[in-house]
Amino acid sequence: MLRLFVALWPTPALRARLAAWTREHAPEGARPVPPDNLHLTLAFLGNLPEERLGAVHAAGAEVRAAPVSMQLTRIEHWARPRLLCAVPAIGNAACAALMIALRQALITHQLPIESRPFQPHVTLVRKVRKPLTDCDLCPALTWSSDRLKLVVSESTQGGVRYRELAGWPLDARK
Ligand code: 2AM
Repeated sequence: MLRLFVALWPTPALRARLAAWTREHAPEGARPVPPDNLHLTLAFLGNLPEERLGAVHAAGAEVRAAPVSMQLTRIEHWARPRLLCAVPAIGNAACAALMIALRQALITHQLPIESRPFQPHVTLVRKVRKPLTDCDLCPALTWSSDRLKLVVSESTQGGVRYRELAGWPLDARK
């Protein structure tokens, strides 16, 4: 089985900014996400048998959506999953359109998608136990992406590793 998700990956410059924020603010005892693992998930497919990979590739290649640009404006503490996340300003139309186009393509290929409401976020720190107050990210960080990634999550001795299986350019005119 493969644990799959489709996500946007930050540019190296944005990744460095997010990693710097995390280094400075991660509470003691919590677990910062390694910089190379920072991403924004658009669709979580969960564990799928390898035979379904062909359908996932077909779905991804069918997505017609424009590149996305959004502002990460806030840091939120999600108490139950014990995460610190960077979140975009609400109502980013391009991100919502991309998420809908992707999920529609996955559904067309009878692929499972997470039924929880979509809450775009970048997990920065896990296992945050103390209560923390949400705060603004100053200055806001711009996230621009012109590519979707299909990624498999693998458990290794050194922790979780994300391996890219495919990439699809974002271009609404395709
Ligand atoms: P998280 O960062 O909020 O944990 C790889 O695990 C990616 O898939 C992460 O972005 C993770 O979100 C997301 N993910 C893991 N389990 C999920 C689930 N059950 N529903 C939605 N997204 C999930």
